[in-house]
Amino acid sequence: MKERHTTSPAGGFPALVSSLRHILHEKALYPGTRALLRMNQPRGFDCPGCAWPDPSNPSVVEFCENGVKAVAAETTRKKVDRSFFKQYSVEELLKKDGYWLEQQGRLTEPMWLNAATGHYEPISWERAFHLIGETMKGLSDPDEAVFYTSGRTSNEAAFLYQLFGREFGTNNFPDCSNMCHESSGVALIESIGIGKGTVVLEDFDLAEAIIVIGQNPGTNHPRMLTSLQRARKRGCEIVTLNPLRERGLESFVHPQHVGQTLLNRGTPISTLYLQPVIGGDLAALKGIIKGVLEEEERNPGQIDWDFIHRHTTGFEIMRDDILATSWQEIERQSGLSKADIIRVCEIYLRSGATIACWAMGITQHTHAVATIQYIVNLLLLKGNVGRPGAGLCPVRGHSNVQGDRTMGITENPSKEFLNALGKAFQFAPPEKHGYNTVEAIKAMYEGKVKVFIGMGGNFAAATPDSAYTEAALRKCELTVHISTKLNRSHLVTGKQALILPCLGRTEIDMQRGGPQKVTTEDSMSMVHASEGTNKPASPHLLSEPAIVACMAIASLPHTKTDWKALVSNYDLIRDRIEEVLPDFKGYNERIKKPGGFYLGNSARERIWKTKSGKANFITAPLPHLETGPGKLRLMTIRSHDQYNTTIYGLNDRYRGVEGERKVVFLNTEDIATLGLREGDRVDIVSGAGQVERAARGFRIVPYAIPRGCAAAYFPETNVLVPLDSVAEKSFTPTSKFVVVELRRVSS
Ligand SMILES: Nc1nc2c(c(=O)[nH]1)N[C@H]1C(S)=C(S)[C@@H](COP(=O)(O)OP(=O)(O)OC[C@H]3O[C@@H](n4cnc5c(=O)[nH]c(N)nc54)[C@H](O)[C@@H]3O)O[C@H]1N2
Ligand SMILES: Nc1nc2c(c(=O)[nH]1)N[C@H]1C(S)=C(S)[C@@H](COP(=O)(O)OP(=O)(O)OC[C@H]3O[C@@H](n4cnc5c(=O)[nH]c(N)nc54)[C@H](O)[C@@H]3O)O[C@H]1N2
Ligand SMILES: [Mo]
Repeated sequence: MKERHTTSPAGGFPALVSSLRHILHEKALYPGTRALLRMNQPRGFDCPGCAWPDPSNPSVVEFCENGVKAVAAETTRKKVDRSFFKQYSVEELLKKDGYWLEQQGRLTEPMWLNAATGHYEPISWERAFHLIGETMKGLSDPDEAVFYTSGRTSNEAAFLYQLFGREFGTNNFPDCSNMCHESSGVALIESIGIGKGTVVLEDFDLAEAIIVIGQNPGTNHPRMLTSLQRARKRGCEIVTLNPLRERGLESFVHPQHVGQTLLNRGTPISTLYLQPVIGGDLAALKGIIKGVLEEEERNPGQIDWDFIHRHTTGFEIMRDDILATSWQEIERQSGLSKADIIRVCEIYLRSGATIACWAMGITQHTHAVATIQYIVNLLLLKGNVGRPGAGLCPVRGHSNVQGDRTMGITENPSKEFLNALGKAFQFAPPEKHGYNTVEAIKAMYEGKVKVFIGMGGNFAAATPDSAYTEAALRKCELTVHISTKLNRSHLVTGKQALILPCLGRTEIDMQRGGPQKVTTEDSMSMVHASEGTNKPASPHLLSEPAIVACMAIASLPHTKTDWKALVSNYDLIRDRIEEVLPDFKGYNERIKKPGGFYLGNSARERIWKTKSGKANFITAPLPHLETGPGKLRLMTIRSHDQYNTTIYGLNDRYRGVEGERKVVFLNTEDIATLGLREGDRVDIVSGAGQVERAARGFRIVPYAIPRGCAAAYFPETNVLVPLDSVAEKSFTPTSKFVVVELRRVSS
């Protein structure tokens, strides 16, 4: 049995070919390429792909293969119009998979579900808003409404959306961040007093070591590989901790560098690639810290005592805990040998400036918050926060997920924010915490929520425990989705349902005051303008801010906000944002500068907005991760051809998978021990004993993954993720640690 693991470098010629194929496939050659030339440029639009920042002087083509796919998907000429919905009933569409739904094209006009016929029918915008307004006004409590946000929403739309919800009287703002980097925000606020990363892009050019933990940038943040490649070339050490061998972290060819591309000669990326077991990172980090402290004992003066004394608290407690944790325990739980862990220590001790990056491989675990706090602990030991070339880098997902939070999309807003909002808009914002994503699902299921509004995203498919979540959505009186493309959430409806089609980021947003731009904030707190240049996919589309304003006008009889004026010219929205958020002072002026402006980060200045006034070393015990005999730890991950629940294609080029998504990656020895063979079909079953959940008919692929671990793609595997299994403190579903069994399907 041969382990599936491709050896040619990531990127390169195949990436170029794949980009072109996606543009051609979407029949978007003209609008697609036109759009691409404006992507991530000072006077263009922000890539709707990931949140990796743009360099300050971007190349003419500042995009990656997967950004191209995102743009091709949006600029497609294919349309989902009224004849489409006449042809297919909701019941028929429910039988189609996410890939098929995505392929049908852009939504073109507002649609209302006719429950009698089971088909969506066109509805005028006026009637759609009237229906929303009447339903909202009929609720007996504002908390019966839930306002979900996905992270593509612009600052302007997000600000208006949260204002609408809060004027309505609720903090029910679950968002995709609850399933994503919530753990990072919670951990960093406790540790360093701000829930955002402390590095800027330029730090990658100064770092002497970069540690990448639980992240697959080759697929999910391809432009990050450019930074890693440059760093590696100038001698920076790159350490990867990932249970899977991910090709993008091994070597990379920049697809836009002609010489490199033609020769397909990759630059190695990682200097050290370690494969801990799934969930083993906290133990691994304790091991790295233990090794560093032991070396300090032997050779004093290697850690930054001055920084520790001046800037931190909690060091002694953490040290005592580390000393009490045996190497045996660390090796057992991390799945790494002491010798390998010591290699990381050596690199860390040699490095004068270290960056740590992480993503979903860390955040979606029960002990995610603690793990991130140990990443912080490690960096604090050598004063690696608030120093050039060093710092913390949670690599965000959606292109504006960080900005949406800054704009107040959270179920748990600060008093300071609410006070400022209430003062600026002359109302009394609700103080009670709202529902996060998991709580919202339960509240819907229990009948406490009657209206679900989704600002983008695909709630039904992205959330855990699909069967339960879908039953929950079906209990609503009204579900409303503001979307660009058809997805499963449109089909899992409340008693009444609306689809409201909106402009995408590549499109011209014409309002009374002329064409408008919006703004976004990237993973490194840079805020910049984004202006679409393409003709909208249909003349009936409204912008997200316009849709929010119309919903607000219809639902808020006593509002003092001049919603119409705000939408006529988004400068006015930005003026109001500035009134509420002092960091945005001079907003409209500052976004005129190419590249935008930096919001700043207190921890980067070594100002610690924590209760102790210092950066905190935070101590936590190792978790209990035993799974029991015959069970595996399943991580649910992304393929190269998807954007979350949006499936662009059926290949996962870097992992050698073609034309299918129902695969499960396993260690060769596990395959043999389980009495299975490569290519066998299995059902993946979780939660046996209580509620049994099954994902059926997955093909076995041998892969370089530690024993006891398995990997498969989401959203197909979301049926397996229990709703009650969430991270401590952040409530993020533990999508990277699902205890499963495999059952052979007899053929
Ligand atoms: N093209 C594309 N780009 C995207 C997205 C997309 O779907 N497609 N999604 C966007 C979004 S919203 C997000 S949040 C990001 C997601 O970006 P990533 O976090 O890179 O995405 P995942 O596929 O979830 O990959 C998680 C990685 O963590 C590893 N991993 C899993 N479990 C563990 C563990 O226990 N320990 C360690 N050390 N590693 C582990 C997996 O092997 C995998 O390499 O990407 C964003 N960008
Ligand atoms: N099992 C498992 N589950 C996961 C994860 C995992 O790793 N494993 N990852 C989690 C993570 S990190 C995240 S962020 C969530 C993602 O959850 P979501 O953000 O809810 O899901 P997406 O798939 O990104 O949403 C795609 C839809 O957004 C709409 N859309 C696209 N562009 C626009 C736009 O410009 N405006 C509007 N209004 N709509 C638009 C389209 O209709 C498209 O179908 O999923 C989470 N779920
Ligand atoms: Mo995400």
